[in-house]
Amino acid sequence: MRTQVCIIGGGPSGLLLSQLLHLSGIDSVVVERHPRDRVLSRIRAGVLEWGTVGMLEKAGAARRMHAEGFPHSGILLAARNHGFRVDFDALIGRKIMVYGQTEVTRDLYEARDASGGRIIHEAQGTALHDLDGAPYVTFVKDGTEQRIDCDFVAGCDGFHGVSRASIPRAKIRTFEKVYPFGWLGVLSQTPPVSDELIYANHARGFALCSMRNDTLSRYYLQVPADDRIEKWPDTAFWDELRRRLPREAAEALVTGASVEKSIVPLRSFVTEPMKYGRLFLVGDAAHIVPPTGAKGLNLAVSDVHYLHEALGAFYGGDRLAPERYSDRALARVWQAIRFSWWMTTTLHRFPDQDDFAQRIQEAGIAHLEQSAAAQTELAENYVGLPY
Ligand code: FAS
Ligand code: PHB
Repeated sequence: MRTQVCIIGGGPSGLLLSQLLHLSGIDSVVVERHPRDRVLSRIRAGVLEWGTVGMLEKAGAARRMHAEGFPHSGILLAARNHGFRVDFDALIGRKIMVYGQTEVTRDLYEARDASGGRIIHEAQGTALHDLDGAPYVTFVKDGTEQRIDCDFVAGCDGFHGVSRASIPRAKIRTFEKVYPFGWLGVLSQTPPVSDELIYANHARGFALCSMRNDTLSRYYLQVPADDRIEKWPDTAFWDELRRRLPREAAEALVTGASVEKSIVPLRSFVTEPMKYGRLFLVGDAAHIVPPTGAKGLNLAVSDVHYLHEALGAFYGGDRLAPERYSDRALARVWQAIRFSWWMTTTLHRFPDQDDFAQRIQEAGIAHLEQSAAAQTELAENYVGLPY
């Protein structure tokens, strides 16, 4: 089989890239390790930057998002039992869209199906070859080894994928910060406690209230890095969430049975450069952010924007355009890495944090409440910096 771009990974970045390339007349094939229903069973991000909304519109995959998603013009921050609102719309005239990554992925699959996109599921043993020459990809499907010859490979296969691992160690530099805690996430068939997201700093640890729709809520608690799900029956989760929220929210909280419960580790990770020969790294294959800034999915989308532009220019005759991808993508990646680090260090209780450090965090959050300039910086980063 031959294609122009072989895309490893059928998550949001791989599907979005494939759809945008198709609309630009560039052929691609997506090679995905898991069955489609497994990919669509993942519960992950919930907040889309307005730039991501625009990219989904450009891809022709935004109809259901606009019908079922929720534009939000602000978020709530809380500390010391007091909450206040940061009004993005008033400060910078832009919003965010609350719409789950699972739905984004579903919409992208539908768009690829409608465009006759080639997506190979349950591909095992994917391997990348001759990345600095004439690249090709091999994998086993239904017991048969297959080969795809291509001009370029897009590594959209996430943090644990094969793409980054296919680059000689000496050719990349990685930066990593592992945070000493994780997030326990719960999805519950209950009405959200608030119309907008609540990010709460508390001496016992961070809490986040989010949602998917009017009857489906998403909550997170900071937990020790080595914590286990078994320690958190639903009643223990709801009791702890109440302790960390401002009284008004705690009293309004509607609890119910969890329909999904998971613990994720928090880390910041960046690979430089995001290119090796004819291989490009995209999304989580290149970088990871703690979910505190709601940047993971949105960064994957901006990488796709830069790679789509680079490949479109290449096939339009600009043979050097692919060389500009990594620097352009990394400039925005590091801004999101910094913001996600700042949100995480401002809102979480670190194990070695003394009461002085807790008061410093609280003073910083109090300054946010009083300063339009401080809120504007938060709004610009949270809503998403321009591409
Ligand atoms: P993905 O990991 O989504 O997709 C990679 C795809 O490649 C997968 O389908 C995988 O099966 C496939 N693949 C892997 N190896 C392969 C191989 N060898 N061959 C073929 N296919 C292969 N972000 C937020 O903004 N907010 C959140 O709350 C949030 N929560 C998260 C919770 C969890 C548990 C995780 C893991 C991530 C979370 N993220 C969150 C980040 C997440 O949303 C990612 O940023 C987003 O999925 C990135 O999309 P992709 O780069 O497409 O990678
Ligand atoms: C979510 O709704 O899953 C969500 C929202 C905001 C975040 C992280 C996760 O910062």
